[in-house]
Amino acid sequence: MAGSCKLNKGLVMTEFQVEGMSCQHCIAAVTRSIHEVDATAEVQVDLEHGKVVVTSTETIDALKEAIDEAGYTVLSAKAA
Ligand SMILES: [Cu+2]
Repeated sequence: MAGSCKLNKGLVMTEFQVEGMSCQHCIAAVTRSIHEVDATAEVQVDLEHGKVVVTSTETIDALKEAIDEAGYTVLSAKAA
């Protein structure tokens, strides 16, 4: 996307729409799970809108699976 060119090569920012997150504990659980597949991933969670924005070198599928494994449902994923 234009305007976000400071990322290193290979790093991709993806926005996931996630169902079921409701509190700080959920944020911690999702973040921890993503960090298990990519310890250096940058994770931003927007509880109000059910969004998780991840900057990572991992594939969207791997990140989606990590969110699933934390116990939440990924409704959609798109480039952010
Ligand atoms: Cu919670």
